[in-house]
Amino acid sequence: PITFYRKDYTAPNYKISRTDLTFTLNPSRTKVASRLEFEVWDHSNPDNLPLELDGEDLELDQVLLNGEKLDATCYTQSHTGLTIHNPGREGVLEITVYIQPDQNTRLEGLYVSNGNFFTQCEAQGFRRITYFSDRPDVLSQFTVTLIANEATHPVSLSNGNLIEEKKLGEGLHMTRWEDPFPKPAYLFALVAGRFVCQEETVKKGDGKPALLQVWVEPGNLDKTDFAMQSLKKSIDWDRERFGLELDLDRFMIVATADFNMGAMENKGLNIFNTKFVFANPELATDVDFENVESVVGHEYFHNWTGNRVTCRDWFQLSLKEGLTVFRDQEFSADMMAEGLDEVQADSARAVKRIEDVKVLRAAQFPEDAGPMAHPIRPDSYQEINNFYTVTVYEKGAEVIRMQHTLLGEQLFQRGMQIYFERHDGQAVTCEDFVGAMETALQEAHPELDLKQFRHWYSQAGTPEVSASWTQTNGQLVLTLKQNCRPTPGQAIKPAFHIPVKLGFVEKASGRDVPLQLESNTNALHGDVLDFTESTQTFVFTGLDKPVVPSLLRSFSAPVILQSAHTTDDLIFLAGHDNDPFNRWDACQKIYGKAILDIYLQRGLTDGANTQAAVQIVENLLKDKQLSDGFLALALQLPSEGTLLEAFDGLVDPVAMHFARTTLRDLLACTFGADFKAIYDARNLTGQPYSYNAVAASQRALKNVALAYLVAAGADEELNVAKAQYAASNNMTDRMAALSNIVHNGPGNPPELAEFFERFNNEALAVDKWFMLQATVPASNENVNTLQTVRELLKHPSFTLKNPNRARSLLAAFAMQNPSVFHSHSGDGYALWADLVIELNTINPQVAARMARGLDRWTKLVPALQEKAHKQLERVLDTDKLSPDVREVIGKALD
Ligand code: BAL
Ligand code: ZN
Repeated sequence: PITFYRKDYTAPNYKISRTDLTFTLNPSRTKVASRLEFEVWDHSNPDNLPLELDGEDLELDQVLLNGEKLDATCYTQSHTGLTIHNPGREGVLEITVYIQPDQNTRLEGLYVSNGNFFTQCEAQGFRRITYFSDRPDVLSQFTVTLIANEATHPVSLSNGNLIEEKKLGEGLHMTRWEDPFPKPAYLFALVAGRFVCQEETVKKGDGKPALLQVWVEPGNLDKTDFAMQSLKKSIDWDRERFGLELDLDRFMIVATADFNMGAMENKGLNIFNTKFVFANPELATDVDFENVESVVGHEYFHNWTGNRVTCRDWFQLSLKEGLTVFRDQEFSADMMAEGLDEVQADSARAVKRIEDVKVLRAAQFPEDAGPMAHPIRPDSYQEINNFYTVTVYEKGAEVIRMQHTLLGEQLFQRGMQIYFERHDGQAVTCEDFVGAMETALQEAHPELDLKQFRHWYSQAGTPEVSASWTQTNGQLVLTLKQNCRPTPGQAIKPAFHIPVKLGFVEKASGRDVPLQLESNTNALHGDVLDFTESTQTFVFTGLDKPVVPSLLRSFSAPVILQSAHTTDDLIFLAGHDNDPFNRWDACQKIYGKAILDIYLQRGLTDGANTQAAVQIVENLLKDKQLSDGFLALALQLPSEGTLLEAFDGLVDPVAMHFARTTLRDLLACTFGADFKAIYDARNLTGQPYSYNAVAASQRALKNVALAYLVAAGADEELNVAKAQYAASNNMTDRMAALSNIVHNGPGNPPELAEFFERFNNEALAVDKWFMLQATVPASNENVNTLQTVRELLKHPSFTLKNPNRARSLLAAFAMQNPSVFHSHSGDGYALWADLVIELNTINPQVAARMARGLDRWTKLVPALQEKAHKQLERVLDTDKLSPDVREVIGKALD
């Protein structure tokens, strides 16, 4: 395999200042004619540098240079591109190629979905459309002409403004689009087919109108209201919070059922997976609504952070993704807090923060500890598609968040302003972003810098921070130590600059006491401590009464904190910490300790930590001040993935599942009456559904209570779920009920058949139906989930060609169902390997995602390791293994 290195970056030989593309669209043979105006990148370049264009799976028809047809001696064609020898210092190149969109099952480049044309060009899909300098630092102004059959493809769209539209005769029609902004090829898009749209005209900040459109296939318009509302909210929010205005006259969203990613931020023409556009109460859960709002926001926010300022090379991906995830997280938090009083708003923002940290711990921490660990700005890759990771995205967002924490909102916004002043219209690096933030910081504090902070960009791995303290004579001496375990290629790492947000909670009053450092006072900024050495001691004064330190408030850095808190301290913080995140985290720590005890003691539940967990839940249930959203999260146990990762040793995921189930059942039995009371108080059967943060929190808490009820009970409680299923008027309650029935009850309940019958024309609901069955855990003795998955693979509605459907079975059982996937027989691994191998030939990008299922195989107990190893080897030995899958499996076996 070829490895690409960040250090090898060189500027291209030529710019392509203008690009004119003409597509004659035909599903089996599309003609793509391009006209490229090029000139040397740098006028000091020597003459006669080759013009190197990328291209894959293209049928070359002809090449013209300055109007003259080139014979084959003037260029070199290979399976990765076309090199023009001696193109001159500037000129016009015209290339005609043919492609086969209906054969494109990879869904990269131009492809056909349900008869309609779509594109996906990030990261390197454009080279599958025509020969081009397909790298993000080549920005070009595009004009696009689309010629299509008027009957079958009446709507044709591309980036920018529609400048011409006409019939051509012979049943063809033409549209011409001009994008006023230069852009790299990865932001190119076209869509053509049968579509309908919801549209609205809004006023931009300067009073000028902008046309907003959400395009879907006919029959789906009733699912677009929420996406349109989300788009309008996103536009307003970016103006109000970041001072960033919509720069286009027309902004379109188009939904497709066949899409590798969640969505794509093509300039002015966002293409979305239907999963992140379609939302109505009948079909979307509250979580789906939340995701639609967040992804619509995310893609819109890219218009500035990604499109106006883009990446110099793909190693800089986190420049746009980390920053844009940070922005979408803040957007969602602001939306959740909208209209609430200060206390409720704090709680709502904390709920969002907890949700984000849960994802980080469950998915990113394992990645950072496994064979694919990489810094948020990777140094190398074999296949860039494999680096659209939770590290680049979510840890990337944490790195931006830490800068926000260190600078504060005002200076951070000043940094953003400097970033755009310096780099608007450019393709830049992560260093350019940090440089802008550092300038903003130094405008206010010339003595500070972000020098050491930059290690977060270059070092992989999750730092482990241990904290201990003693309080005597009015002083509290806090000692912090940090360590980051080796990751591939990085054995030893210098200390990180870790912002530790903290407070001291007085035991007697539950109030925070003022923070006062005795020496080294410039290490404290407000309530944020700069922790910069491998071991560092801080002496706080003025602490006459006993306090409990609350550390890493709001999860101020993506680290694993091992604190010297006693069980009593944690129970105290769970009830009294003034930081809601840390209240939740104290609950999680206790639950985690209790589950690990049960795991290690093979099911015994009489330990002190188990009693503490019971105490925590009792306290939570008594506390009438807690919001429903917070309580719903605080009552839930850590996920199996988080528990497996937190255990320092080789693990048996099946045993861990049973340990977690044991604690869940114990809590369910102990507090059955309380859960029933919570359930009854929030069971608003028959009331109209509306999606809003408060109503969604009520449903979330009700459904957490339902899960405990069903866990504790026998038929009577299962009947509560069955009654909820029968009465529900929305997908949230329907899915919660059905998942309890399917995951806990007898196999093949009638509700499962009813669900399929009701929704079999709604692909996203059918995905849910598959997913539910693939996630039945090992603790349900009525069901053999692996057998079910094998049967479902033959179901007429199943196909590996649709990424959502493939994920609904394969990702569900291999990544969301540890107790079945890691079954001691090894059959889970064998089935996983079969499917990765099959998917490899259809869609390498999706196959490589699924191949990540055994990333952490070396953390398994020896008997499982042996079985996992065998299947990894089997995948690696497969004929025609794609570079995508090869990189993932190769690194796992390294
Ligand atoms: N740029 C790929 C999809 C996304 O992150 O928005
Ligand atoms: Zn993004």
